Amino acid sequence: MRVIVLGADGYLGWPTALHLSTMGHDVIAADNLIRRRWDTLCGTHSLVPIAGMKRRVLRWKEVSGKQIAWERLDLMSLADTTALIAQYQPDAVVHFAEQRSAPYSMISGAHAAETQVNNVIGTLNLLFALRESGPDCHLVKLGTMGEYGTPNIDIEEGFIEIEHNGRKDRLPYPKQASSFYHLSKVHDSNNIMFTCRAWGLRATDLNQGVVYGSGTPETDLHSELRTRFDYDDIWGTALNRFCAQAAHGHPLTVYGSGGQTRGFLDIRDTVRCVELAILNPPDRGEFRVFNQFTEQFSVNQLADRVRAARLAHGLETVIEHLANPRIEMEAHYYNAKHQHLLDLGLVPHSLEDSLIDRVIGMVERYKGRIKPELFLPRVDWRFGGGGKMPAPSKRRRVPALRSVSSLY
Ligand code: NAD
Ligand code: USQ
Repeated sequence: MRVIVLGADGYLGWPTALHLSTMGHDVIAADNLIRRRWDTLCGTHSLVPIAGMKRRVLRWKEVSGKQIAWERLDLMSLADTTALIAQYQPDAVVHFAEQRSAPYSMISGAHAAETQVNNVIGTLNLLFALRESGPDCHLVKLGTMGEYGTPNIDIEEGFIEIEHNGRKDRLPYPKQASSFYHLSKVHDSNNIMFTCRAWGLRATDLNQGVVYGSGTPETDLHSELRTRFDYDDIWGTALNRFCAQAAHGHPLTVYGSGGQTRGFLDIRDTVRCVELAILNPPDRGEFRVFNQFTEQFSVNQLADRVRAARLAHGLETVIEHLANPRIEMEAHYYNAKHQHLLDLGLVPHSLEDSLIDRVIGMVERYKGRIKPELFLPRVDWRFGGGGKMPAPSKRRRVPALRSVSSLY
């Protein structure tokens, strides 16, 4: 198949492009490289050094003999997005290209607006581009498990059967997102669902859980093929952060009492899930939702796993409970379904298999690059990043902003 990967310079987009290329698909990698700029603005960096996109695709050709086309594209341009779809006539478009940090979206009104404009308008442009130039193309969109929040009932895969006043219907599952970033995904889902119904587009919304891991077999092939690894307070996700903190001898930063529970998956399963979605497209007009995670853990359980894995090698790890900078439930029911991708053939990796060999190993190799000042949270959900934060965060520099007006 011919597949465009949008957001191909990112943590997940690049390994996905490599995996699809390995599996024999014709891959076009596109990105506007904004994430590298956001890193500069936030004072953050990838723990693992990463090559530029031109260098990556050259190295991939040398290592694998396979070609990935590289296109610099900003989804904020409807004309450019439409032209890209028209030029390549893809069978599928995988859309990773969004501002994906919840803390970033909570810094200020301007950061919230930047996040929602970039994500919602970018996706809207893509939908119009598909209507115009690729109405048969399968849109595989990265959503998030955080769209659902933490309801006191089982979480279904996108839809729920409801009986109300003696009548029944199958309706979109209620959404209770807990950041302006997570809300941008809810808005995307609604827009995509509507365009499937209205224009007959076909789409899969992959409501993904929190991803961990240092890469895939393809990114391991050469240092210039590695993908980014974030461990800071803005972009780093829980498990990756805990591994970096432990390697540096910093206490693991569990927010609040640590009972908050989420779905998690290994990055090697992300690339396989995307491939499975592509290989099994929905019908024209169909909008389907897969919950994309493999195991669920509380934050305390994650921290305990990291401590136990290191203890097995004689290494001590301290766990600290910080005042929670987020507004989220810390003790709650959580049981999310995730059957569809298993039915399509996903054979998941478990956290147990991955932790020591891959994640902790990679972090140890680069631990000299760790900046410990990036461990403590700078953004508080109540106050943003604007000077009202309680100590110690108030001493920290708050990320600057890309001009929002440049987006319109
Ligand atoms: P990332 O920040 O590493 O990559 C996102 C990429 O998209 C970046 O390279 C960025 O430059 C690009 N991008 C952003 N806006 C763009 C635009 N307007 N035009 C073109 N390119 C643009 O993020 P990631 O961790 O690889 O996540 C990828 C996707 O998966 C996101 O949509 C995210 O919401 C979703 N997701 C990620 C996780 C996770 O744990 N990393 C979990 C669930 C869902
Ligand atoms: N947490 C800690 N300590 C930390 C970091 C996080 O206790 O040092 C807690 C958070 O409070 C939260 C949980 O861990 O309860 C997950 O936080 P996270 O930063 O790992 O993940 P999150 O902000 O939810 O976002 C990440 C990705 C996002 C994706 C989402 C999937 O950045 O793009 O959409 O995971 S999900 O959480 O399922 O919505």
